[in-house]
Amino acid sequence: MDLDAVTKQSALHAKPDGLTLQYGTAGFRTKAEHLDHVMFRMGLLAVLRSKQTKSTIGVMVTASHNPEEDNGVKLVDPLGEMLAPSWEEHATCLANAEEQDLPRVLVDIGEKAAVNLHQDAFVVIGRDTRPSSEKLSQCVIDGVTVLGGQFHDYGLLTTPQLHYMVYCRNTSGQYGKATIEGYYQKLSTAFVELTKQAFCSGDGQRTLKVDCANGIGALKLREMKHYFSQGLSVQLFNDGTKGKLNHLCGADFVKSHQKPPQGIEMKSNERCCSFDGDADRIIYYYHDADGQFHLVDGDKIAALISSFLKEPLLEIGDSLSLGVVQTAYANGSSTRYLEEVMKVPVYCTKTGVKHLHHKAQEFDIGVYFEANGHGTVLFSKAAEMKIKQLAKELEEDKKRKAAKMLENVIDLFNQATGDAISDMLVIEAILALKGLTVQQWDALYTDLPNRQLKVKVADRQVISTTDAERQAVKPPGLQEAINELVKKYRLSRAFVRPSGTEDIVRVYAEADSQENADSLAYEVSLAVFQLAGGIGERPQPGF
Ligand code: NG1
Ligand code: ZN
Repeated sequence: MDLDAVTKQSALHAKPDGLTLQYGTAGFRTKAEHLDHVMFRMGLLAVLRSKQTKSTIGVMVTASHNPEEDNGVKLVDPLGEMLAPSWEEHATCLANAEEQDLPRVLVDIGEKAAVNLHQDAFVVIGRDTRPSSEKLSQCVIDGVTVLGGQFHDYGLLTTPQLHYMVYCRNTSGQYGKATIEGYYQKLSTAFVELTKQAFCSGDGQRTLKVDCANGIGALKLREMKHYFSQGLSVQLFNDGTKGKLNHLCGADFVKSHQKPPQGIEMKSNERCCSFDGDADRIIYYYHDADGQFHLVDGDKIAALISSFLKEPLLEIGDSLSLGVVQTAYANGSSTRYLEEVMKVPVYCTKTGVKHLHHKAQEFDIGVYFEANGHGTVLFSKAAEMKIKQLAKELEEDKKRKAAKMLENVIDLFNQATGDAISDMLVIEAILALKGLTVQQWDALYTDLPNRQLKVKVADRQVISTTDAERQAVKPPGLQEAINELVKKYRLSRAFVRPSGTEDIVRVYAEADSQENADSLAYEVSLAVFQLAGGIGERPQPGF
């Protein structure tokens, strides 16, 4: 490592004094103007990680569903997964090192992680449409270059597309071609194959309205829609030509406000969906004939997909294990439906897709979704091989068809990470094949009314949790207070946890009516405010 060159370059990307940031659930996230040094240093770190794994590493510049003024960065590991936990610590150390300590911290990481510095390094970079993203991705490139790493800058990409590129490059093209064209081809071919049967029956063309959160999803979907236009016609809204990114639109807005985004015309019973700012989340919704809004969230997506998969799995007669992974935010009704009606095992992990992804890998087929619409289905290598073999070999027509169908499902799901575009195509294929309307899908079960709130505290780390974040162990007395409040309501549940992406504590409550869920969420917020060092305005009742 040319440490003199690093020091010189780093001075051009100087760290503001006293700023400390943590590599959280989704990398680093904060106001864009504070991220110059973080980007440069993540370029450095990506080179070390690439040398250590002898693989291509990804760097994505985005702050997903957060406001346009924010930005963020995360590293993508060789198989498209999130960065390994020990490297998250290195990332935090490196980002927070004062200028004069940077060379030492860099050498330290190299030693601790046993990086062979003579190894070549290759980094691929993608960015979202934020005004700050182009300049920030240049800072990443500066970091990569000063350590002698090679790179390919893909420019504008959705987050899942960057994961896909990394995965393709590290599997010598076996997973797919590491180009945007390769991504479009792979997904749309699988979609067209999968839906062939559905459209023979004369269902005609299907239309879907998509709110693109004024983000990258609009650009990519506009390019891609011609590839699958025979089977599905998508109408884009909030395509970034007028509105602001994630402002009053997008998956996060729709899910947390439980109302439609601005900028989309919804006729009754029309199927609509929203992406988030980097197109890794998707949420469906519709207005019923009485004008009432219905949200069809990540939990219902998981329910639709797992019930769809059960049939062909049974048909091929091979005992492949199927499991669903959720977080504490999953609606209680969804968990009950999956366990009691669908009879599939359900597991709960900590928030953040890396935890869900990890757990899902324990099954032959692991369905994982966060309630906010981030998720995918993972097929183990063994399951994939088995299915592909059966699709070729099986004599009986019905069985072979089932195996073929599963084969297309494997190709259609982005195996590297949750992907709004890929999930949308899977969902549309399932609805078409099953002849289901969005109302029929929604009717699988009825969500328990729920409410999510945010509380500002001086230091959110005073809260620590256990049992997949469902119980607070600190500060003392908080869990007891929550338990007492929960007892006051029917079918109720509540928990709190420090956010990994914002400087706040999140409160979640569910109960038998919206009024009770709101009231429980408010009371729990107050308990957090009082027992965990609330700052600013006290939580207020009513929404
Ligand atoms: P935090 O801020 O840690 O709650 C949020 C989402 C996560 C995940 C990350 C990354 C909720 C309640 N939390 O994390 O599920 O998606 O952002 O984007 O939706
Ligand atoms: Zn996102």
